[in-house]
Amino acid sequence: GPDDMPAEIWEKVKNHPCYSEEAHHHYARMHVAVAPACNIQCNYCNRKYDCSNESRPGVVSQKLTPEQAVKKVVAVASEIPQMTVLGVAGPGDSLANPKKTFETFRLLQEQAPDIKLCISTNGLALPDYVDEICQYNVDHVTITINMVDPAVGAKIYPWIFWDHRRITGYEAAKILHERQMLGLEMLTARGVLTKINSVLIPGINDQHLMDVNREVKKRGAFLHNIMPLISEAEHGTVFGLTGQRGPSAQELKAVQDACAGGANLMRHCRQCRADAVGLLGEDRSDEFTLDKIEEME
Ligand code: CLF
Ligand code: SF4
Repeated sequence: GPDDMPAEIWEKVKNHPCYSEEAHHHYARMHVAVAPACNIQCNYCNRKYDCSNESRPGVVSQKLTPEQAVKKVVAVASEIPQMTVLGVAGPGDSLANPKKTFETFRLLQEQAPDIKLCISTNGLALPDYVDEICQYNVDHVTITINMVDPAVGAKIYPWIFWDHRRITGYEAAKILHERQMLGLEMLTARGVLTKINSVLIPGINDQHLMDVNREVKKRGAFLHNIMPLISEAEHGTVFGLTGQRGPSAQELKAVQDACAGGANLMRHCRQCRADAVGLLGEDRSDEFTLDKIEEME
């Protein structure tokens, strides 16, 4: 709340539903799916949900051009006045699609300058885009960080695409780790609020997320959101087809409790879709498909 943080930080979090537990009862966010490509492979990815980088199956999000996205934002803002935040969170990586992501922000600043901008990224390209992030007044950046040890990372990420080539194994995880830490440090230095999302993968990083929590706190992360891997056997394709399970509620809580005293934890994440619309936990995206928006005009 306003009593335990500097005024300029409170200004940035008080109406952001993900960054403030109180705000999420009153303010809504929406995502626009303008970022289809990704520059890494996570073993748990299915590109239907994002920000969370998780794997719950669902309906494929409707991919939008920046112009379509801005139309949609303007239409939603007129129907849902509590809509304060626009996020680009997939279905791939926001910064693997920089032209589309930043063109969306540029157009939006012209047409709806009051809406706060937010992105979610795996961090690989982040150091290259910190200037643009600041230039477009993106106040909030989520980085998904599942490890701070490339040996753990090699079990999560089969490859990355970086410096014009595909890199695999330990080397890939090491580069990703270094880019994530550098990007986080650069954002902290520029005063951009950062949230770290970590997917809890039993047997892979459950014992390791305390280290992640410590390292991101050291580098100025504002919040740490530890989320369960959601794997539903009937939908198959999770974790390199090996049948990786998700954590139980008790396992999730145990890891969150073990991180108490470190970076502040977010506990109200609802693992949104890449095209979510509405209050957290509510999804009104079906009301705002392109054909419906055209009917509204
Ligand atoms: Fe979207 Fe993410 Fe911004 Fe929020 S979602 S890009 S920070 S505006 Fe929020 Fe959804 Fe959890 Fe993400 S509840 S999955 S944390
Ligand atoms: Fe999928 Fe996101 Fe991982 Fe890219 S960063 S592979 S979109 S989960």
